[in-house]
Amino acid sequence: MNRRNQLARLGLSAAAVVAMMAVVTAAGSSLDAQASEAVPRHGAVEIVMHDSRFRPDFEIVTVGSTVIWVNQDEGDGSTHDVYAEDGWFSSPPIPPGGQWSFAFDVEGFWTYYCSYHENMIAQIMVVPADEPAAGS
Ligand SMILES: [Cu+2]
Repeated sequence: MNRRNQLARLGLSAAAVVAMMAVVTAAGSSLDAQASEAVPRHGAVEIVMHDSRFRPDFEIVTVGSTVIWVNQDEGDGSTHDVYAEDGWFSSPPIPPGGQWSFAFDVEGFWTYYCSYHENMIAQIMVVPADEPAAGS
């Protein structure tokens, strides 16, 4: 992992904590209960591309997961693509109705973009598969 990714992960950690605290405040529930919501997804994880947005625009998955980006724009809708800021992964153009997948076999944190839509940006965090669920 390069230094840039390490720095990015540090930034994410702080942001994730802030986000969790916000949820705790909103829900008025305990930290322990909220921490469980940060459990990463695994296996085949789908991210939708629609209306010039990635949904969700932040995802946590475990090492070994395959992320599938699905272009849900229809007909003459937009072509999208997926490219990592650091070049770790990049897709060919994905037309409406198309999809592209990438298997994450290392942990890390990536910001990625769609080259067709300058505001189409998202982040993905890949954590070790054996990491125990927070709060358990
Ligand atoms: Cu796009």
